[in-house]
Amino acid sequence: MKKSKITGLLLAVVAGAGFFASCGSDDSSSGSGPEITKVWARTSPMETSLGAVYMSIASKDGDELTDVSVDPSIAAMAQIHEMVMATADTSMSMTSDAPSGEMVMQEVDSVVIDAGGSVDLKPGSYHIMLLELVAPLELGAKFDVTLTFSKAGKITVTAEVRDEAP
Ligand SMILES: [Cu+2]
Repeated sequence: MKKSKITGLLLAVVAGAGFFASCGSDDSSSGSGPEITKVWARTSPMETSLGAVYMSIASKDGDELTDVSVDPSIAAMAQIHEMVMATADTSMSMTSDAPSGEMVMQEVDSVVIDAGGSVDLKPGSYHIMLLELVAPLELGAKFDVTLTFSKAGKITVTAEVRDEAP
């Protein structure tokens, strides 16, 4: 006599959320979306809660960067900033005490990329400002930054923490 007992156990497996990132980008083969390169973040000193992310954005058809975000595990908030020369006007409206002629930064609503052109987010110019960093940005670390474009929609890129531009 042969006895056999089989216990079947069926587990329902929910598909991982990681696939969501690739949803909605099926039309990327057209190649008309913004091309984002040289994405990097500056190492942040221990005493600061601010971080900066830089990149180069090129667009054949032209587009506009309208919003930026990072995971809350990286920083509480991300904003598009630019550096401008403080004038009597800007030091009145944007900063409390920057003297005329000094570079100050301010939040901007968007960055326009002209058709066939490119815009560099770089030190001393446009940058993505990370506010209330959860932890200092350490050399070699990587994290995702989600960019929202008026035409292309959301694009997620990975920033590498470096001492200088790639
Ligand atoms: Cu800034």
